[in-house]
Amino acid sequence: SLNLDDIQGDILIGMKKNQELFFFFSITNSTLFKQKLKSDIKVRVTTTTQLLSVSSQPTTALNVAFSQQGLNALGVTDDLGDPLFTAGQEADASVLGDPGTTNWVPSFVGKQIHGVFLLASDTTSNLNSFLSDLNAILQGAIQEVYSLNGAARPGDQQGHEHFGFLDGISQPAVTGFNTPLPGQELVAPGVILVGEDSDPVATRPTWAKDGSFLAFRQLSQKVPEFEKFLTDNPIIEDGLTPAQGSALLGARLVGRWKSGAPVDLAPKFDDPVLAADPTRNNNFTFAHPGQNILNDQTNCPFTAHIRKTKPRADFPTPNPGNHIIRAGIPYGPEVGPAEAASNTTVTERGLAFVAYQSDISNGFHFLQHTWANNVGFFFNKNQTQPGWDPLIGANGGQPRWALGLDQTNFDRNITLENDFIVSRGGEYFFSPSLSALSGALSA
Ligand code: N7H
Repeated sequence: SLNLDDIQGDILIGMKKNQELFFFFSITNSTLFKQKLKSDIKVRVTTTTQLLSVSSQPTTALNVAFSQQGLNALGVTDDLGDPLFTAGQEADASVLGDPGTTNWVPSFVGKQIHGVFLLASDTTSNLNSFLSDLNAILQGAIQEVYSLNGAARPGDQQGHEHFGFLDGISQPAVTGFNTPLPGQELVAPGVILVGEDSDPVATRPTWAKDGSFLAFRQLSQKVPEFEKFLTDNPIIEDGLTPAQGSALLGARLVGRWKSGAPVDLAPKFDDPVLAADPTRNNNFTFAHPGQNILNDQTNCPFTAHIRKTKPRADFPTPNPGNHIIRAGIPYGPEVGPAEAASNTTVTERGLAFVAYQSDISNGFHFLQHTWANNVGFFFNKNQTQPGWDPLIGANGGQPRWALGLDQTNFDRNITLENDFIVSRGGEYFFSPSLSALSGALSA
């Protein structure tokens, strides 16, 4: 069984607070940093066990993760066995579909970041006072490089990302940690945690066990532009008003309605009751009796975001390896009236995207590069090129297209002239076990 006291809390369960601060730092005094990591920081890091019940949750939860540059700064020379981590995300930018680093936040360029503190709480004042405690403890051993404030959206949009879709519905369950709900996939712990059963990499330093790689991406979302696209391109179908046709197009891009109801089970109209039922809202496979999964996109397009990133019955046998646990949170303000009226983003907003996996090339990188950005995927369908993941698929900033979005004509090609999601870059980190924080990393 897993040692939940030794695994940082954000990995398997998520800190799930309304406010989260990503504080990216460089280490300026490694001797002092290591000393404080061992004596004061480790005891403040929130474990999985602590997050399991409300009574044991701290007011402010803390997790910490390091880049390869950070391990270098700490004098840790072991090879963690993940070349993408070692090279850093900047080296991966073009392969991920970003137009180089032109749109990147400058702080993510040039390997300046050694680590990230993830602080989560109900209020920003809690976060600020926790951060000043941390800074006092560290006595100048680190320097802020950049920070990003995430926050749950207000009112009835709580839990929804900025396009309005409910997020955090489907995650893999992990053997030895949680029992799958209907439709939820159970994965071996080594798919998420290094050194556990089914970790694809055989040789790892012992101290890396029960850590996980954290892929961070600041993904800006062009919300007014997305809404305008939906308004301009309603799916025209008997019985649908233009507004319903626009909502249907949005749902087919994602694979779920804004409520969270999957289009595979609610193909024409939203079903909020289905959305709210955790025993049903993930219980689908994209296969239906009397439908041919190789050519029928009545219920869900092949390119829908949740289908491209989590194929179900599209694979004849279950896919054991390509899974992530997502722990992101929205950032940036709500759309203001001037932005809505002009259909143009003025102030940046988006998703502070966090994905955990034991191997970045099987996890985040694979989902983005080999599935979302690959017009030929799925490979075995009647259409040899179904197209891009219309949401996250990235073509170096160039236009993209997708088939299958129009329920009345699967071969209709819809071109997406502009990206609705623009990467602002990020970094690859390793989120170590607590024992590693006071062991190898502070030795
Ligand atoms: Fe995605 N969105 O709002 O449209 N995502 N995603 N994602 N995503 C999911 O099922 C979204 C991104 C996955 O198991 C939902 O929990 C946005 C990246 C995976 O059925 C919604 C952004 C990658 C799943 C969104 C974004 C993924 C998933 C449905 C960026 C990986 C689970 C809610 C701004 C490379 C699929 C849910 C499953 C679900 C949205 C990014 C992957 C609504 C806005 C970069 C694996």
